[in-house]
Amino acid sequence: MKEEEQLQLIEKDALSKVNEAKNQNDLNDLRSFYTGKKSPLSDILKMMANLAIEQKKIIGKKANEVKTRIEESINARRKELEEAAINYRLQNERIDVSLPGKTFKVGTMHPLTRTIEEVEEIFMGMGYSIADGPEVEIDKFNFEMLNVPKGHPARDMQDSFYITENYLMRTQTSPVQVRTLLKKKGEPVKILAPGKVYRRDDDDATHSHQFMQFEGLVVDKNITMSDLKGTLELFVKKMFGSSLKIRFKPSYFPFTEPSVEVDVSCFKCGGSGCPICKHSGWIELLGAGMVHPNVLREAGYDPEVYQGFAFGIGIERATMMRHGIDDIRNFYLNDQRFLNQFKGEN
Ligand code: FA5
Repeated sequence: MKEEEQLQLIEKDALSKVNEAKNQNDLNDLRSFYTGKKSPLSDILKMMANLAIEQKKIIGKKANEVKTRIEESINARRKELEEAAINYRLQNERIDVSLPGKTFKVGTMHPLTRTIEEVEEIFMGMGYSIADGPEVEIDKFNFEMLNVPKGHPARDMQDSFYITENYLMRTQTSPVQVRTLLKKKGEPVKILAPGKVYRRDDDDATHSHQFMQFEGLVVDKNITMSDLKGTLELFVKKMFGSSLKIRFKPSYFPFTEPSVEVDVSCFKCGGSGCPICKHSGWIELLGAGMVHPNVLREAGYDPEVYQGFAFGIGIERATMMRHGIDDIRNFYLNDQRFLNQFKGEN
């Protein structure tokens, strides 16, 4: 019978192609080719309309059986291919847990960051809150409102990198004083403001053109110079221990009156004199003083009612003293041999 032979041929052809299928896409194509609407099987089913009723039954049954077997073989081949894929992955993605793992180098907190955190903690313990300001500052806040008008000779000590005539990289954290006073509008102030500052200083062992400072500012009624002295003495003791000596010497800052500089005995030579301390036995750590009445007045505070003190500490210098670091440039080189020495310190 012609149709039966055709069915046999279709099945034989389909089964051999299914066996050769390499992937799921091949199988999908074969399924639609051999069992879909335009398949040779469906052509035979369409032709059945012309057959006698007995033949129709036989051919119809056989055609369905062939279709079922083709589908079964496709499903079986699909399973085979899936298993082969899983086995391939198991072989190739096998993890040998006995191999030594890759070690990750654990970094360490930068010594300057550590100093910032410790100093913040010391001052927060004394009731200070942390403030900040932008590194690109306006001339008015960096100089003018700090009692340093244009042309004032004190500007020469802090030459900066100017962006425009009115915008510069701040030379000190002192503009945060002005910003805070303007914000507090006559209220008492007690802040510590850490941050980067920039100067056209020549780089050497103790100077950098970019370094960091802490600004401290306390404004309230009845604040005196002895509050400033007591605060700084306590800070130096907590930070460096009581073995280092400190000295206050008269100084000049346009925004404080009177002004002082605080030196700490040289960490390297202990005070006998060496190249680090330029043979003086002392290293300058900070500048400070009583807030100048002009600064208070400019920011809206009545200097007859309010007084204040302020200080500016060099963060690099403080860190150098704590750890006996003899060149400020070490902080900026990212040299792991230097940084690893601070591993594990609190
Ligand atoms: C000032 O910058 C004042 N604004 C400090 C101040 C604040 C005085 C509030 C009064 C009231 P001075 O230029 O001295 O002051 O710098 C303060 C500290 O910054 C210095 O004591 C020193 O520790 C550090 N310092 C100054 N210049 C450099 C530099 N080029 N590199 C590293 N540290 C520096």
